[in-house]
Amino acid sequence: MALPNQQTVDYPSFKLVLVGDGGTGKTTFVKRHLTGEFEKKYEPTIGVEVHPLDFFTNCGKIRFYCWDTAGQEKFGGLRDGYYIHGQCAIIMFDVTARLTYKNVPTWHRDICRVCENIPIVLCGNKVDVKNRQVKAKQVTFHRKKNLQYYEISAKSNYNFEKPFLYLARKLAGDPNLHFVASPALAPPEVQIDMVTQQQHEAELLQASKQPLPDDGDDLFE
Ligand SMILES: Nc1nc2c(ncn2[C@@H]2O[C@H](COP(=O)(O)OP(=O)(O)OP(=O)(O)O)[C@@H](O)[C@H]2O)c(=O)[nH]1
Ligand SMILES: [Mg+2]
Repeated sequence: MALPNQQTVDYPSFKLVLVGDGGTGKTTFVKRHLTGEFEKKYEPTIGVEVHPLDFFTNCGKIRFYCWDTAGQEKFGGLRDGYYIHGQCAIIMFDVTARLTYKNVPTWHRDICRVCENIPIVLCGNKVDVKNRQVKAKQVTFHRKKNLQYYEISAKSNYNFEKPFLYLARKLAGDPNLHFVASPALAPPEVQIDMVTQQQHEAELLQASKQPLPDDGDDLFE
């Protein structure tokens, strides 16, 4: 699944579609890998940018062609056109901005219209920020739709590999697949408060044992 201007590789490669509202951190996230760039000021993506990201697994190398799409409506470009032949996806929201979580069902619907039955990971980004607006236990959408959810912080590299590992396992059909080397990442920009984050992870686990609220997609009121 390479683009005309990109090298094809002789190991498995997959098209990964990365979507979510503008400003949630998609470009920052993909740029943590290898290039070592961190977007300090927000420059909205226009249309799409494709980044080839390689990972080393016990079954060999694997490449994700990450289609980093524009979240902002006015820069959307082809939109659904970018999803064609997507083999896996990440939907990103920003835990400091409720609206970005409210919009997750729309991104999910749009992807599922084009790509049937692909593995999808939901990522709540910016968990390094103290005053988060979307609490771990309020995140329930993934349970309704059978997605995997991870809390991440692109700025601190927290859980960077988790979404890729989940998708690699699904795509390989091997739940035991693991990474044998870490990709080179940009150095962390912030330190995450691990005590607080562990509490959030515990809340998530606790919430996953509770029955789902039957309130449709309206998750806060
Ligand atoms: N605190 C914090 N800020 C972040 C994090 N990730 C991204 N940001 C900031 O969020 C802003 C938006 O990041 P982008 O990566 O450009 O967002 P995007 O999702 O690509 O936006 P569009 O291209 O418009 O769809 C930037 O100012 C980043 O510095 C994070 O993990 N923590
Ligand atoms: Mg972007």
